[in-house]
Amino acid sequence: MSAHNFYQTLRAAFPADLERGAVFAAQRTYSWRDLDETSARLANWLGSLNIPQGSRIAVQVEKSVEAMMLYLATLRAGHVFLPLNTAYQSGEISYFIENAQPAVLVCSPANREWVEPLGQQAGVQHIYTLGDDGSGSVLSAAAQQPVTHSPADVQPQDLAVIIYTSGTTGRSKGAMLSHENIRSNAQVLQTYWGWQSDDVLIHALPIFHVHGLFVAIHGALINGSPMIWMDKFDPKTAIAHMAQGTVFMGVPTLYTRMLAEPALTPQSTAHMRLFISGSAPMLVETHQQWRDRTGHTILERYGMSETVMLTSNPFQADARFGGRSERRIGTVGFPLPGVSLRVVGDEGQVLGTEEIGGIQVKGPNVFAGYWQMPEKTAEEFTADGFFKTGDVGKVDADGYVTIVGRSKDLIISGGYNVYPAEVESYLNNLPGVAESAVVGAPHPDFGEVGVAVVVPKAGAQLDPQALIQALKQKLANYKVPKHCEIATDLPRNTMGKVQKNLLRNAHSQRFMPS
Ligand code: MLC
Ligand code: AMP
Repeated sequence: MSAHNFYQTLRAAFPADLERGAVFAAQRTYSWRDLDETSARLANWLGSLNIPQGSRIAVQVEKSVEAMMLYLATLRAGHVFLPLNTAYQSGEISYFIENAQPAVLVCSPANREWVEPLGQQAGVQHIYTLGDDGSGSVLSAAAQQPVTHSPADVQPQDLAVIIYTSGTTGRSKGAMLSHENIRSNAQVLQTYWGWQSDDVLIHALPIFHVHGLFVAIHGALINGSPMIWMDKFDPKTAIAHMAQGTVFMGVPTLYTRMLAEPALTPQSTAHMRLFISGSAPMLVETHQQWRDRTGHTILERYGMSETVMLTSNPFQADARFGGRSERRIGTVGFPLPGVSLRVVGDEGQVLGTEEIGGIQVKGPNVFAGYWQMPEKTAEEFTADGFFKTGDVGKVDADGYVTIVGRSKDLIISGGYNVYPAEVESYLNNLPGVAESAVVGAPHPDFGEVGVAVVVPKAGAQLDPQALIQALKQKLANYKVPKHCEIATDLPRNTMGKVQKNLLRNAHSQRFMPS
């Protein structure tokens, strides 16, 4: 048994009465006992595979409570959870498996046909399936296992999770997060957001990224709070759940979709205590519309895969956290307790109030580095141990942090990160393509989406729709540009660099209502 195993921290918060409902899913209710016993069975099943502690358990499955329990089981067993977006296509999955060398690969039964050969090619020993309807070989393999399990002995710095994030250059990098990284952040947020004994979280996000997996699930479990579970977000259902829920977490797209529902009123949200947004910038007008329609001010916070949560607007005035109560719209609030945040200029000098520069951070939540990429890790940290977030921002006189842009060439679409360089490299490999540029354009639903400008090789005839279809075969759907156009050349400056700002300007109104 280990005091450092994060599962132990979560388990200690379970209510004394284990028969109470822990997760209210559409099909059934899971009690706290179910969570404990099923994750014990799954941890024992992992134990029966005789793989060394710290093995990677790669999981690409549809959202389900069982998938969450597999995550808890991985923590219990002292292995490393590696969640993969269900939108990833075979080329992307191959890369992750080759890179991470998991001992176990779990996919949805529907994808087994194409995922299993990829796993076999990469030498994965154990390949299983898990469906979102309780089907699949994982649960049947675990069914006969004991319902008790002592969490594996781990050290605070031992890895708990690897989250792959794309980069501006090259392939995705696996951000390594330890038990201590995730525990420290979950504990801080529990106090900072004033979690209460009667809170009920409406869980509407996917669970293969930081927001849904850590901020939401850890937030509820570490407080012993039940969750109303949505396998897939739907605005009408989410609003209906607000009669029982108290806390909602979403990316801005979820909020704009709910704003389009007449059912969103002060009455339908009266039972709610807290609405939290993050993963992408929320427009000031979305904040204002939400306040007008519901009377609630959304609390915006900022984080990333490498660091979990970094800053947050206040929940309420609390002397421990500076005493301010204002949720300042357009800002992401204050550095969380324990997080050091500084804004740095081009020469590495630390900037003052209101000065704009690169955001750097340090704290117990900041990851240990990228999986098997020591050089990349070294590049992203300063000599004094600060992580370079790639976000550009400023801090005002009251200490509120505002993100004004990104130094990394990144599009955030519906809360998912899309790196133009990755999309361009796929586009450039398509027949007849000489070169391409992908830029972000404002979008009323997704906040931002990709637009591709493609230059054909001499004599080649390119069809924009065919290019989009070809990309859909190779890339996760959210990375595929929503518009593609053919051009004779790309605008370049005197240094020969593509002037993406000109392309951004040219497409800035493409998706916006006139
Ligand atoms: C879906 N589509 C998207 C998209 N999601 N396009 C661009 N951006 C997205 N985010 C496209 C699909 O490709 C498809 O296109 C069409 O939209 C419909 O697909 P869908 O699957 O039906 O969409 P839907 O289920 O409505 O999904 C939209 C969504 C989802 C907003 C609910 O994207 C989502 O759950 N986003 C949340 C992401 C998230 O959790 N991020 C946290 C990262 S952690 P076509 O052409 O095939 O029809 C992080 C750190 C932090 O950033 O601070 O939190
Ligand atoms: P990811 O790598 O998917 O974890 O995405 C992290 C990135 O999302 C950050 O580096 C920011 O660019 C962005 N992000 C997260 N929260 C916010 C926010 N509230 N406002 C603006 N950008 C955000």
